[in-house]
Amino acid sequence: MWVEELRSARQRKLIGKEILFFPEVDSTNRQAYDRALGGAREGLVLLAEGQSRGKGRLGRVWESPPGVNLHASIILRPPVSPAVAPQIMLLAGVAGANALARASGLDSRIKWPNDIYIHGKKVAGILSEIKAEGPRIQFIILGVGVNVNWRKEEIPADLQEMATSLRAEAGREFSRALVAGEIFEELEREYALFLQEGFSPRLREEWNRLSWINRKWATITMMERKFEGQVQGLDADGALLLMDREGNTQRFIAGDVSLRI
Ligand code: BT5
Repeated sequence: MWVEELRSARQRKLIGKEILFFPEVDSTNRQAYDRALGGAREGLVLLAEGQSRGKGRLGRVWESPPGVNLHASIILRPPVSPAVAPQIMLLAGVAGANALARASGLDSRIKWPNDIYIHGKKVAGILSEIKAEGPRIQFIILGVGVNVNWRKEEIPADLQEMATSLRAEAGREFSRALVAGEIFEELEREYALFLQEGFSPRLREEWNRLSWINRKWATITMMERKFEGQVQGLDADGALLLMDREGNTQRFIAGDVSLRI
């Protein structure tokens, strides 16, 4: 089974050293959160063949049929302040985009803050949930959903325009063990560097290189307010910069972005 292949590839690593596998679960993020509250160790991964209540951000739904895609949640316990949680989100995007590029050979880009796009469509989403008490993060759950072997014609009508899969773009099937292995490996590498260096110039440049939205005109929605401008990329702290027509620049650490065609 593919999970066994993945387990043996990860046995000497941090992320995925222990993998809990569920044929079906409500949401790997919900399960991971409960286990993290119960003391589960850093690096624990929860994987499910199918989710009945897959979660997106802000109460949205993650739709994905059983058996073809990847649904994974990873528990991290970075010894840092909650203020840097958005930077960990950014490193997860870099790791995810690089991992999907390595696994598929396809040009994989980040759409701020948490989507991975191939050829202009969403192939993966990342949902991070954080528990913090006082000055320290207790844990972060990184939930990763990747459309791996979803057939183009089986993507539901409401997602056809904006969603894709590795298979739909490459015209071949992929090993989920391999795709997950690349994601965990890239994440482990970026995470180790982050713990040493923080949000480094290298990470910022890497994010900007992978960004699908830099220099494009976009609308950013944050707490029901809309801001329009040209995306200037990340600043030294990891905030996204948007310059409006008057040349004023605003910084965003959270929100949603849509592009103006
Ligand atoms: C995300 O939210 O993109 C984060 C998705 C995280 C899913 C993983 S699966 C494993 C783990 N366990 C969970 O329960 N969740 C995580 P957001 O940016 O809010 O995007 C959600 C939106 O993307 C939806 O409102 C749809 O428009 C669209 N969408 C839903 N399912 C999709 C899919 N399979 N592929 C592409 N887009 C999708």
